[in-house]
Amino acid sequence: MIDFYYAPTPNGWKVAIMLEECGLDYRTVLLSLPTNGDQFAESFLAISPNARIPAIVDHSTGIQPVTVFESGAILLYLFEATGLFGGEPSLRSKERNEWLFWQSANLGPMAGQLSHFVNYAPERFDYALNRYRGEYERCIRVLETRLSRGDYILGEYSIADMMTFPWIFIAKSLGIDLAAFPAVAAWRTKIKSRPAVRRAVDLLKEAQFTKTVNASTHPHLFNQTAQHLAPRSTGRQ
Ligand SMILES: N[C@@H](CCC(=O)N[C@@H](CS)C(=O)NCC(=O)O)C(=O)O
Repeated sequence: MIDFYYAPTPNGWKVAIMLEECGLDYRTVLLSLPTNGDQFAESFLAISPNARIPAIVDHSTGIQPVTVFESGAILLYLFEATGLFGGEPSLRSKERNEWLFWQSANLGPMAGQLSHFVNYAPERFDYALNRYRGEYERCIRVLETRLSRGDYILGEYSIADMMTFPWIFIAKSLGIDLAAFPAVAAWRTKIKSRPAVRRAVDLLKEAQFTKTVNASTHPHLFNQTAQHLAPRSTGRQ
């Protein structure tokens, strides 16, 4: 059994997709990030020291429970545990790593910051909006170039697609029209129609943050500092 620390967000969906695709036995632990600050609870920081979902605890190894944080590390762990969805068998593992790191260091952070300035910022900041929209579009162009060589990032459907899909799935809500990126648009449609992906993006959908997100309704998403990680400083213990 795997405990899956989750909230219905793009980063949470990446791991939900893999768990659903592999048919693994898992128990979802919903964290209330914006209102309770569950991410800062001492018990959760012991699993995920960066105070972010997703994270897992694997109780099925027969030895000590194994904790894993960071979506890319979790997807690699599950691929190594199952042998499933690693990409075309002939590819070198460095390619798998390149695309997982690319998502973690580029597409995810840029889309995440764009989402903050589109959905949460208390006022409109044109400089930040232009900066992150430009970077997000630049990343989509990188993906477009890759996908114009084949149907999936690693030749066949893999953890690299699962890692990347959620931040493209929400492109429209970030103000980006994928019409200019036909290979990405076709790939998005194909992945979205997979039954496991549909189950994953619907997982605890009712707990999604509402549209009106601000520092008083969702205090734990704003103005985070090092203080938030001080032992027992905040969050539900
Ligand atoms: N690089 C991390 C990003 C994780 C992340 O940013 N998770 C968000 C939800 S989408 C979170 O836990 N936010 C809590 C907060 O901002 O306090 C990963 O890929 O796992």
